Amino acid sequence: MSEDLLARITESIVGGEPESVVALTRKALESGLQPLEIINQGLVAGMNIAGERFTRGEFFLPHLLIAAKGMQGAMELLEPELGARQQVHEAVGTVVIGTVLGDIHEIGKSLVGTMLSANGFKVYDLGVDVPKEDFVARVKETGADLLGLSALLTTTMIGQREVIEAIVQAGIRDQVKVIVGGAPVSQAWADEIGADAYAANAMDAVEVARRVLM
Ligand code: B1M
Repeated sequence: MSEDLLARITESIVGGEPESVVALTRKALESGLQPLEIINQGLVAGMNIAGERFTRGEFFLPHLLIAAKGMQGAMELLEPELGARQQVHEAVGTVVIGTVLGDIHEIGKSLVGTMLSANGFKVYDLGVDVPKEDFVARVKETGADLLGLSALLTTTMIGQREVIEAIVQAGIRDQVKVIVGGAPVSQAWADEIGADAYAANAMDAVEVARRVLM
């Protein structure tokens, strides 16, 4: 039954039916499925299939946009649940997060922000297509301990290096740990650009954030 619901969520994402995605997500929550199961085994599975079809030339941009609309609608239901199920008593750190300049992929970055927030971090989400100057200004303004940089395109990964260079130039590199992530990003890339850490997914980002602040 629950596997069937997750499969139907995946199918609705791929099939471009955002209203069904939201309705099925509500049903999945009511049937006792955990938010993270719904995200990973239902929604993200669908986004990955949409991405594969786009690579093969079977899907075009409107298909990706409607898939994203479904996932974002479902996340509106799931985000409060993620927050509500964690037991958080005090802020464990302050994070500035965003997707780098030229890149408008939002969902993964927002999921990382949500999971950090649900686990006790104070999160300032700057959104997508964020210039390096804005990252520097917000880190200074908030006194953040952590800076999270997301990039989903091989062509925008370079923006992560540019932000790190900008925080060095601004004289605040010692005050803030930098975590990088996104589908084309790797540990090797994080090492190459002088980031403090790489996180593969949203749950990993929480573990990594805790580790780098220890
Ligand atoms: Co785009 N897109 N897209 N897209 N898109 C990808 C990324 C792509 C892999 C699809 C493909 O070809 N198979 C491909 C990139 C190829 C590459 O460079 N390697 C691609 C392309 C080419 C493009 C355009 C260039 C297409 C075009 O115009 N011809 C264009 C670029 C626009 C731009 O940014 N300037 C484009 C546009 C779009 C849409 C706008 C239509 C839409 C985004 C809508 C939105 O976000 N509001 C879109 C989508 C939906 C996708 C796919 C299908 C799904 C992305 C997603 O939301 N995944 C994607 C294919 C794929 O990833 N399978 C694709 C779900 C999300 C939960 O996962 O974002 O990976 P993800 O985040 C994960 C991890 O990566 C990690 O944790 C997250 C949660 O587990 N993570 C971090 C992410 N950030 C992190 C930060 C961290 C730590 C972990 O620390 C700070």
